[in-house]
Amino acid sequence: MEKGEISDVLGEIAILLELKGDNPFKIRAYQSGQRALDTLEEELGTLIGESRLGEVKGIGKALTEKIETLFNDEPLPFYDDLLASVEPGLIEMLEIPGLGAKKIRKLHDELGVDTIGSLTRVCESGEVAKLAGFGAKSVEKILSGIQNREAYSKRHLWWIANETAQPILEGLRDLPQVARAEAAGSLRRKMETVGDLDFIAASDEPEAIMDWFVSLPDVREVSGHGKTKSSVRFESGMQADLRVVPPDQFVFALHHFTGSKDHNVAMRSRALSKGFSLSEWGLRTEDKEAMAVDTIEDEEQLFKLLDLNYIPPELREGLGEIESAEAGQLPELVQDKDLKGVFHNHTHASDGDHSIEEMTQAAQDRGWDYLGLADHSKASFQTNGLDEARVEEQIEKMHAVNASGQFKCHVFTGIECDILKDGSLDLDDSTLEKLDYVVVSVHSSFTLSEEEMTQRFIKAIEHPCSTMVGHLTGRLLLKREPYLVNIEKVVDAAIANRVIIEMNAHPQRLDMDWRHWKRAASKGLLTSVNPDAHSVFGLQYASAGINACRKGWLTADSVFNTWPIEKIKSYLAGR
Ligand code: DGT
Ligand code: CA
Ligand code: CA
Ligand code: ZN
Repeated sequence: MEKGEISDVLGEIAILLELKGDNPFKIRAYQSGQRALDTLEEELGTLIGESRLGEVKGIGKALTEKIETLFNDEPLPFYDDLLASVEPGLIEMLEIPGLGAKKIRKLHDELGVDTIGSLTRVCESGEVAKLAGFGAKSVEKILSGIQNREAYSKRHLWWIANETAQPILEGLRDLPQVARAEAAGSLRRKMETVGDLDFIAASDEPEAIMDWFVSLPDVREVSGHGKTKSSVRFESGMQADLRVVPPDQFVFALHHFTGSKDHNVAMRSRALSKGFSLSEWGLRTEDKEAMAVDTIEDEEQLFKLLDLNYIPPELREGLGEIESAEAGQLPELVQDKDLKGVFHNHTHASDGDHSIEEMTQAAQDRGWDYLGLADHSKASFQTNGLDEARVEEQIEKMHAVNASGQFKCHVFTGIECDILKDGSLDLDDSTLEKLDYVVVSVHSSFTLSEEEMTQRFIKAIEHPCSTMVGHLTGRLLLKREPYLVNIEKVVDAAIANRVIIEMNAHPQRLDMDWRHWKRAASKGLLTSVNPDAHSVFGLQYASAGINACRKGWLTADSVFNTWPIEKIKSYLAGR
């Protein structure tokens, strides 16, 4: 296990112990162990290798053993037993915002709450509001948290849905009965979240394919098993539909089940205006008697039959793509391979898992010409954010890496500087000026009014050292709502001050939302696709950001980090 994962386990142990009402000293030991691990100054591997982990303040003997066990990927029965000994209903309740272990324990002990269902009942009956430490306002918050959770649990992050879908797609394509297979639906349109997976396969022998699909290893429940359509739910809770169609219908079915509904409606009326009738079965002449074409190879041809340029799935949201395709004005969408580097990434100076060198090597291995490193600033103390002195040390280290000639990939020196509550920046100007660039982000005081939050951003954007805004709305998909901020005003301020707004590419953020980009870019806003990587592994998230940019109609011109390094250098120097 990596350090970050081990830290998560320690935190989880503390929470589980708290849920069980265990000894407060023991709970605190795990909490401080977690903190000590997060702020280690040396490599965890080195400390373990030299048997010095126990010397770290906050890590006692019991913890040392457990950390070593996890580090070596050995089983930890203590943790497994603990997890098994806590009622699952209580663990589930932790997902409700505002309910920590202590409160859940109290609800359990005093009102016998052991599931989300029984929690809802005692909230509605008024019993919770009478408990010390709760009150009407927190009851309201709990109830809305339960509601959100239900709505959220029906969807999945695109990244995770895609990881589930790809092996199934490969399996389908490997079946001898399958001529062609694709994933359709919101997954293919690269929506930020996905309700269910939709697979389409072309074959004249559907039954064998159906049998294969419903007996996939992770299937928990078969909700439909027909001759040409089946639906399953996997252990993860994700659902999937598979439709098998005769090969000559494949393109029409793929187009139809890719959607979106709005796009399909517009396409059908486009077909009618051309004297055709379009459905998932085919394209017929309007009297529905004859097929309009004998064979069709691909969607490109389908669009062409309707006098349209090919519309990539990402744009099929019924947001003007048909009009643009008709006029030959669809944008040439940015692609993964256009990226020449990325800017917002962390190292173990703050809360990342890897060193400057490891991150640079990984960026170089991806074929990138440059890598921007931007660790947290001091106000983000929970991430071990850097103060002025540590920023200057970090700059020295980055310069040394560049000077060493060890990498072809150039390191740009940056920081993710907190925007404080009043809109001022967390670090001295004299320090900020020494950096190549500054990402400014909000990590605290999320509950300001829209007016205050908007002013806070505008003030930060007007700071001469600000280069780009990080994760503008702070949303965590399926987990935390965006904070209130007037996006249009912030976009206008960014354009006026030549500040970039990042496309935070972390699959749980994808922030600023793609729905704003078509308009913002047309006004002149630049973005930077920033994976917010906290490890070498996280760099791959850049492609999730590219997906979101494509949904926002962006071309490479609007994406800062598709620019060649010389152009980047002169842009940064000119600010
Ligand atoms: P999701 O699963 O909620 O993330 O979103 P989708 O877009 O994957 O929706 P889904 O799985 O219900 O259906 C897949 C596609 O099939 C959808 O994008 C368009 C097409 N479709 C499904 N039902 C209808 C319908 O009632 N009317 C039309 N026009 N298209 C439909
Ligand atoms: Ca779907
Ligand atoms: Ca579906
Ligand atoms: Zn951040």
